[in-house]
Amino acid sequence: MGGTFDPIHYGHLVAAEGARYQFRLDKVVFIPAGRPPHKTAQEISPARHRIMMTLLALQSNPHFTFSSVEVERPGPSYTVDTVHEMRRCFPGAELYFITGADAVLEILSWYRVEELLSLCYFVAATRPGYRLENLQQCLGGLPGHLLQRIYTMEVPALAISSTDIRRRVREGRPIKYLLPEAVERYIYRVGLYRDGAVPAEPLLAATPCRAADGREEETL
Ligand code: DND
Repeated sequence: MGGTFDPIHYGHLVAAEGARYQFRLDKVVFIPAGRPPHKTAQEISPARHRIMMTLLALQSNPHFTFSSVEVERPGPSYTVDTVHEMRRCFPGAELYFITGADAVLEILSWYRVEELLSLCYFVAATRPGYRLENLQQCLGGLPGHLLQRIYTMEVPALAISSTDIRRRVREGRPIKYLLPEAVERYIYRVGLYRDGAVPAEPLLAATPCRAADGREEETL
């Protein structure tokens, strides 16, 4: 699953877990975008913070893992390049790119889309406000055999978005229960999304520290 993850939230995690279950995936690799090609005009948080939040969010699911390929690669983070890289990392594996329905409706504008769809399947998760019945109509420009490589999947309607979470933090409104607690703590400790605030450096001790008897000693 690729994303800007600024911040990662339960909408992303529920979609990823739904796809893992429905398509019997061995694992889901979360790949924060280095420079999302569709958000060049938008200010996004430094990759190191988005990486930390993603790592914190993945902790409780043994099937979830992480790759930094996109943040390490210079230039725009085109998904087609990432999928080529994933095919090199997992030779012979069937790859599914998990995405939201809104993103898939824009797929015709993605870089080298036909090549991309020939390399992996797409799983489009429904998201409140986006109707998947339009898919065929919106993507009519795609050859039929490529259109067939896009699956749709219903996930519980979680009206959660990163944009809303950033706005809530700026306005001092709660973000609790919209995203994992460790990510919430990270946002406040580092000072992300507050107007004019310069975020602190990532806190590498962000993961819970366990005492010898297994008690959680300190968390962010
Ligand atoms: P976003 O910025 O939408 O990520 O980027 C999604 C991915 O598409 C990234 O990997 C981009 O690099 C890639 N992309 C976009 C455009 C062009 C190209 C590539 C190209 O190669 O040319 P967000 O962090 O906002 O969200 C991540 C995913 O989660 C998205 O697919 C979004 O639709 C989905 N999502 C939800 N799904 C279900 N319920 C919710 C969701 N909120 C976000 N509540």
